[in-house]
Amino acid sequence: MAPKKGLLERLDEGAVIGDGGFVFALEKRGYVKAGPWTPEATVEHPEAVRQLHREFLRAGADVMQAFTFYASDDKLSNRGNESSKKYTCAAINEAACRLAREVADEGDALVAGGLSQTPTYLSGMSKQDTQKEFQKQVDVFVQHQVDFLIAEYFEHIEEMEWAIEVCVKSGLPVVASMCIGPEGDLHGVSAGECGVRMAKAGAHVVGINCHFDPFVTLEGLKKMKVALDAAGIKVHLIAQPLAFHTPDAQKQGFIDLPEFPFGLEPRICTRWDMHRYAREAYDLGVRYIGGCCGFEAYHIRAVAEELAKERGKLPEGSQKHEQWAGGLKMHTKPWVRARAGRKYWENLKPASGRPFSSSMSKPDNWGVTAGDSSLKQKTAATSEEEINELRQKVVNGH
Ligand code: CBH
Ligand code: ZN
Repeated sequence: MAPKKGLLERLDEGAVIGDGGFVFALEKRGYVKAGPWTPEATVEHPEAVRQLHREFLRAGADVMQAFTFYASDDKLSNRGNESSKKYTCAAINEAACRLAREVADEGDALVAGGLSQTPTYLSGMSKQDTQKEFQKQVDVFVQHQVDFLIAEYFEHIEEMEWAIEVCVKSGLPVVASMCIGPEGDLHGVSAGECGVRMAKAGAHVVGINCHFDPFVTLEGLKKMKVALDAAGIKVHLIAQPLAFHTPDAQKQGFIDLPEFPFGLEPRICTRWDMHRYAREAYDLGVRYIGGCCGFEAYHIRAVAEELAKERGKLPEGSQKHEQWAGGLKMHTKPWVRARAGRKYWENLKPASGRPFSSSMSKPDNWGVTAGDSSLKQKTAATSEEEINELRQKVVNGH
């Protein structure tokens, strides 16, 4: 087989489709623990991780992100998480690389090694300590010849710059993606400034993932684009938003919503929302278009279908369903057959079926950020007493 085109070449030529949310999807399937959200499933249940990669590949993803989210040693041993006692950072990352490569080579996809924010930074520890955690993961990625690196889910630009610095030394293309919205990072650095600083630190692709819905995320990206243009910086943009509507979220995004993480279902975006997202992202000039938490294969398929013309192909996963609901013409009931077609679905405002639900929630807003004692890295499990104290804080309005 001819060698695969690299990430940057692909981005110069057109849209690259990312994958969707691993920790969220695998938690629902029973392979990831909500809370720590660490990826020991790569070792414990490789078949589940492999299958999820396959679903995204079949849906049109051009990138298999190795399942290495939160897989730094400090995170694996945080707050009573037992993962590090059973498996090292190296073992989990190695298994993740192998699985991603195996599936990527079943198609024309690239493999990305992923880094994410660390408890070491949140504890207020040094640059050197924080970078040591990143380096251990990058060493595995280099050894396993991933195609590029992606530093994602950083809420502080400073830590992101430290991560980019480590990534750049590998010589691989570097994607940098923060979990911020239009309001910027948690230390008051604007979204535009974050974009510029990521690019100046050496990232080839910059943007936003997680924390906000596709449309809020694109608002943040617009700000990045304006700032990058003003600074005369040319980089590609990435969007990997949530598949949950978050119009009511504030600075810290969906983490602060009272429904996070077990009651978010009424907020799930439809595939038709994702068609709109893909189009708006593409029109804005975003070329790396994927998803984060909540994004399932059918959401990625919708992105691939919306961009089928630009990409000159449809994903395998479209064979069974004819993108704008053509299969509905074969339905037994005539009123369902009448729903076959783009117009109907594009204009539908789906009901929630929950007469007692309001459309918006009031987010928590504790204003706690890096350096605060309650965020310190701690290996001991949270005690009942500590939990009670936290509940009391809620009652007293902190
Ligand atoms: O698993 C994935 O899809 C990763 N590529 C990104 C995960 S973003 C994780 C959000 C939960 C974090 C938390 O609650 O601390
Ligand atoms: Zn996410």
